Amino acid sequence: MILHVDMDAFYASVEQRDHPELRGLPIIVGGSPNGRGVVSAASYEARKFGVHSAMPTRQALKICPDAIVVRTRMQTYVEVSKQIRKIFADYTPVIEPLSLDEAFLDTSGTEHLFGGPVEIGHLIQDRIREELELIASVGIAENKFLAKLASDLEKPAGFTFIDPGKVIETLAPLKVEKLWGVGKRSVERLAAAKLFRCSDLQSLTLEAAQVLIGEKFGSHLWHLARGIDNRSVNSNRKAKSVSRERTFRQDISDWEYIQNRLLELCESVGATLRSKKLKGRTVNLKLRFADFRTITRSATLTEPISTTQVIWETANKLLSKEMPGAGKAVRLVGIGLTNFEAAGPRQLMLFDVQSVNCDIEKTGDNAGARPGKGAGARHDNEDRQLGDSSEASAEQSVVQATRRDLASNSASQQAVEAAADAIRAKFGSEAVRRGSTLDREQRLQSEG
Ligand code: TTP
Ligand code: MG
Ligand code: MG
Repeated sequence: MILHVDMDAFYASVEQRDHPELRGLPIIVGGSPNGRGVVSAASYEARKFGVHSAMPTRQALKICPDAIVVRTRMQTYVEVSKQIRKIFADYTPVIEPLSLDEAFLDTSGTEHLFGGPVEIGHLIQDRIREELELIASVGIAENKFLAKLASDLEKPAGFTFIDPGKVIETLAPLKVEKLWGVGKRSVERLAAAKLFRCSDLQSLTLEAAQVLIGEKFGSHLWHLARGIDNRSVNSNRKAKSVSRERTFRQDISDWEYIQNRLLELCESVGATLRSKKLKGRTVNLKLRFADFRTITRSATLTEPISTTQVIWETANKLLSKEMPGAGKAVRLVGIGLTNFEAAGPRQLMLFDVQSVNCDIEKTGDNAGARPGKGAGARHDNEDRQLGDSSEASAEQSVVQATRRDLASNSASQQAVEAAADAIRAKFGSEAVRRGSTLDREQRLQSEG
């Protein structure tokens, strides 16, 4: 059997645990209401008012004026996450973390040692409550999709076991948005086909579902509505991307300022990649404009990289292409690397363009994406694909220029970055900053 364990109001609960004066109160963990801050997590007391993750903090305070806004303490959540995973590891080695606060556990090989999957679920829930003073919800079922659905059914402090003989009847009354891959836009599409609940999908043949909503999506949903999901728990799952983004307090049309922020983000992404011994081949730039239009631009290189300089050169070329005429203000800039390969001792400087892709970001629905809620507020998200880089396009010149530039920066650059990483490891990520951003910053300040 598969267990899915997910912490209740994770960041908010950790804050309430560590600050007893916040217990029982509506609290919001996230960004400041004065800027463009968004809610990362809301305590259940705040959720009663309709506050939820990814909502602008300012809006959250309108509907819940008494809420107390608390800053995120990522380091602490990472620590707690490790403690939770340590408890899991006492019951099975097959663990697939999905995010800091949740994981799949395959208990098939160890159930006999502990009296069965339900017993294991209770043991884990009890230990998290007693040892960490936090509440988890547990779902148990025959596959990942059902286990994740189950852990969500009776939150908070839920414990749901889906009997393999009762899958169809358990799913029947549930709304289609409970199915993995169904977002707002798909709900509309399904409603147009008169498909509102899983029972509506269950009553169709596979072929009829495919005719109604498309071959791939139809098949995907038809199987899920019957509880069929053959994915196995993958304990070696690696992050799919490392990315950082920054939302500005005001819309910015000063491109030099944006470039500086982008460089800092590249630095941070590069440092994370190197610390995890990861290398990626695709650099993804994300820009959100004042009118909320969001674009991603990607470039894929033939060799996987992790050097800040290379990420930055590529990102900057992509950015330069977007530098628009006057008046186009930006509210968010982000950079990420995807397309990972194990960082082996490969030859580094053989850059060539494989493909470059320009794509308006598909917001909202993402059929066939991994299960999970929207990650809108996650500024430290290592698990998010920014776009799809499958087709070559007219943007080739961008990366060819990058390649030329890259020829001039070699081993010495990497040595400098390795030294900076060592300083960061010792004194924290803020310890080193680039001279070039500081220079520019000072110039901008003296100018303005
Ligand atoms: P979730 O498990 O989705 O939410 P939650 O634990 O706060 O609440 P629930 O009881 O419904 O499980 O996410 C875990 C943490 O991830 C959450 O506490 C904060 C963070 N997060 C964000 O930063 N931004 C987001 O948009 C979401 C959904 C979560
Ligand atoms: Mg949770
Ligand atoms: Mg979660």
